[in-house]
Amino acid sequence: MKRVFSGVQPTGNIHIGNYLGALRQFVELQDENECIYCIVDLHSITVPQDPKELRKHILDVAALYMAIGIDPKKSTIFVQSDVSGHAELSWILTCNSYTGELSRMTQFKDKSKGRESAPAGLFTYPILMAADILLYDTDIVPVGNDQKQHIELCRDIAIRVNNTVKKNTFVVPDGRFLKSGARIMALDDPTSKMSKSAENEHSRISLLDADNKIKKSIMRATTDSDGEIRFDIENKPGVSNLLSIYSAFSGRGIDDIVAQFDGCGYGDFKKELVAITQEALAPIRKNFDEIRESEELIKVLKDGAEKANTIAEKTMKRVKNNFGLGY
Ligand code: AQP
Repeated sequence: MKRVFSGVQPTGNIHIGNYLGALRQFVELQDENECIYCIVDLHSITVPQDPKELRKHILDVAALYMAIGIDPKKSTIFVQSDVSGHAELSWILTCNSYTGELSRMTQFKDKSKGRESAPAGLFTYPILMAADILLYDTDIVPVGNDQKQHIELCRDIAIRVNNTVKKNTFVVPDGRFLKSGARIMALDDPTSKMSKSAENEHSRISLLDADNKIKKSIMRATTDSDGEIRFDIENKPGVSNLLSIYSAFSGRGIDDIVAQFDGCGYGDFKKELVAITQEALAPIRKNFDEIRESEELIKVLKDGAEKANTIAEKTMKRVKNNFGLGY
């Protein structure tokens, strides 16, 4: 059995970009692999968080994991800060990373915007992500396309340590990226990715959005003025993004969808997209309401942290031993 690890930041409600790019894979993988899914709260504090809101979001993300079909009997679900190995390994990896390679991370450049006051955590974030993955001897990391660069860095660090300290210190993981839905763009600006923390709530559709919010956000999504429904990311990024969402939710190929809407206006196409999105999200919302209120949720997180700790402690013992740390 291969081991799978991935995580989501509790920075707000999970949106369809997170779902179609990463979380759908979480569910798919759990039948044939040993899966570990984390709520990466330490990552979320790289930008300021309100403590009360953060605690709420942690539980929301945990409930959403289960609502989309992650089964705690098959997969381990836990909160990152409940396992101290993440922060501990992160320091060891920091000492084996280069400032040059971290400066090249596009997410850091986007989020820090060149400010001197950008939190240092934004800069070292990819190292914590590498620690998350390597702590569990992970083989496969299901993520969206935006994480490709971070996965490459994680592999580089693992190989570097294996070459300098001891060959088998780390398992070198592979990223897993989907063909459709791997990068969903913002509805109001199809040149930037859909994001939890963007100011405009109509830039995204969250998994818990009510039907009328879904309708509003899709109907006002940015398109273009030539009126033709076809896939052309460069010249028609808005329509192409909506086609990608349609394809990912319906499981149908883009060509097939384009043929169906040949000669139709954007309004007709958007109305159909509203319907299939509402249909896909309704059961998730219903499951979420039941799970979020149940006592089972806390038990799942406690049991998950225990299981994760058992694996993490074993890895840390090996890593410390290979580095000559402790006595
Ligand atoms: N727009 C996207 N399209 C496809 N996949 C995406 N992912 C994120 N945005 C898209 C994937 O979702 C997983 C969880 O992401 P995250 O919570 O770790 O943080 P993020 O990538 O920084 O996502 P957000 O939504 O943009 O959060 P904020 O606004 O807080 O920065 C990852 O696998 C990611 O690839």
